Amino acid sequence: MLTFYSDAHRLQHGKAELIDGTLKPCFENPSRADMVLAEAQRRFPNSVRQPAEHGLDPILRVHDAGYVRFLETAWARWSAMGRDYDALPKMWQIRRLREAIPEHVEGQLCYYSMDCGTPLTAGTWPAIRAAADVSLSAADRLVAGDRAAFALCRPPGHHAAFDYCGGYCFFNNAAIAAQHLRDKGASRVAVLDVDYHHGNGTQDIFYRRKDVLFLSVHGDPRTEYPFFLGFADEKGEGEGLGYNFNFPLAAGTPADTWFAALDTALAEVDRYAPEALVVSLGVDTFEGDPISRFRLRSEDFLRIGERIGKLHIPTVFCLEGGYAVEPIGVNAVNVLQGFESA
Ligand code: Q9C
Ligand code: ZN
Repeated sequence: MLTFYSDAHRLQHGKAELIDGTLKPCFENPSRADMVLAEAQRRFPNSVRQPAEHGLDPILRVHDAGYVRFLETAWARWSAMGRDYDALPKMWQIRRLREAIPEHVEGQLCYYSMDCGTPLTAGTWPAIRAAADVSLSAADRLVAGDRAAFALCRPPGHHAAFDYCGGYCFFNNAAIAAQHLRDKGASRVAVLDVDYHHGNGTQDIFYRRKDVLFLSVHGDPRTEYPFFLGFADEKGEGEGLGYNFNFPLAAGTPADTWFAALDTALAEVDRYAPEALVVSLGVDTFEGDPISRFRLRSEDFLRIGERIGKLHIPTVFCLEGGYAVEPIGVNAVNVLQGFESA
């Protein structure tokens, strides 16, 4: 399968992340994509392509126009105040505070953020535009008849909702790809999220819809980020009732239990019979991940790909999380290789 990749991911390089009260280097950094690219090139020679520019329209199909405009203008407005470090929010529009969108860029940053772990930088806008183009170009390969494509997206996307960023994510690359496949003629699309963290953003975007099925296997939000979404009783709303599936698993869950949940999710995908599948491919389920607590080994990622491949559905893989940098390439590309061997 082809891999879509843009060097512009490098422009998103946050300086610091708040861990245990102190500033540490960001886990979500450019070396992650470098490792995945090197392994994809090694295992699938001559398979890497540049994305095509798609403009803002496909992004505005899943994101709020005010939010997109904020992301486009935020760094210029922030740096105009003489600030040159990462832009991070320090408060939230929590219960009983006013819901009006603030005028000031700092207030808007708070309004449009889920957490303080998602640094907006000088290069964020071009990097997230390129990541969206990467996922759209991968989706285009399915429209052209390919069985699968890999979107080597960075920064990741699945925590980004209709109108907020969070969890290192700004544009929801997987949701943008899924909507694009709908707009290009697929009547039903499924999004399967196997990242360690619940895909709250993707769930948010498709929660009231039945034309896009969402399923997520993830760390139980009773103890894991993002804490406020991802419970098993979230089944969709209105038309979308019955088209949202969450499979929360306790931190520490071993591989066999994780695969049993994956099989349940895959049976639901099969029942839905989508014309296309988007996989939010986080590999932070790896036993050595520094911020997550599942126990998958590198060989297990081959089995993930095999099981998805057995569905025989045209599939776009969008890279999400995975913070054990040295093995991230092997783990992510193992999924692709497993898929191709199925
Ligand atoms: N600094 C993805 O895997 N952890 N995002 C918060 C506080 C946030 C993970 C730690 C984890 C987000 C795409
Ligand atoms: Zn994650």
